[in-house]
Amino acid sequence: MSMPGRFITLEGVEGAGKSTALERVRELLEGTGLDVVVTREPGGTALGEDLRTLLLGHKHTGMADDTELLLMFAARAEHLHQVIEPALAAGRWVLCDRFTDATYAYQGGGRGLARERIAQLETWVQGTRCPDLTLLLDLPVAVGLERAGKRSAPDRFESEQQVFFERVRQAYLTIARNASARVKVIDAGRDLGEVGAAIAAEVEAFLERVR
Ligand code: Z5A
Repeated sequence: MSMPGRFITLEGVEGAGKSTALERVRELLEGTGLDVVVTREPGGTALGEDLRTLLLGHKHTGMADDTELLLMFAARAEHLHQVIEPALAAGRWVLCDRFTDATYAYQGGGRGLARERIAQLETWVQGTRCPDLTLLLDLPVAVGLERAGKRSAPDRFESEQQVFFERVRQAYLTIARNASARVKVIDAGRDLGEVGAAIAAEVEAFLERVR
């Protein structure tokens, strides 16, 4: 018996291990025979990836916070129209690396933009569409920055100070407290095996709920 498509997102502060987690979730879903579309934000479409380059690159380092917010939602509008909504309508599962919770965390918590302003754009661009399940990979900012620092050159967000990421983390945890049915917090400070097991438990519980 076929199930309708579902929308799952992954969130977390810098170096939380989203890339690894994303692959784990994909394997779990595909292992049960589901048709999974893996995508990311900002990005996921040709236009969205171009906007990502503008947002993450250092060409426009001093862009206004409002500009950053609007570009995030411009990329999201395109992503919803071109990828997310058609996939869900076709009964496919969408697994997305970051979505609107990241806007509340980075542009809201990090940059300090008003929650109401973000909520207006959310309603405009998404209507009632929101993820069915969100896995929030949480860990102390210093640990995440230490892990992320071992990778490539920092992008425009990664160049921020630790206090910025502390605000981002707290904003994410506030979202999780206010939407506990949807957002499951994974302690990502543990070793990869333990994090993977916690992710598997949440995904399996979700599959049980929706079947
Ligand atoms: N952004 C925004 O501001 N507003 C929005 O609305 C949206 C996004 C949608 C790009 O996101 C930026 O966009 C992001 C927020 C902003 N900026 N930042 N920062 P992104 O998701 O593409 O960028 P990212 O956060 O840098 O994600 P990432 O590069 O994919 O990082 P990650 O997935 O969390 O980390 P990782 O590569 O999986 O792991 C980091 C390292 O740690 C790596 O070497 C792993 O092998 C290692 N690792 C992972 N897990 C473990 C454990 N458990 N133990 C030990 N080591 C580990």
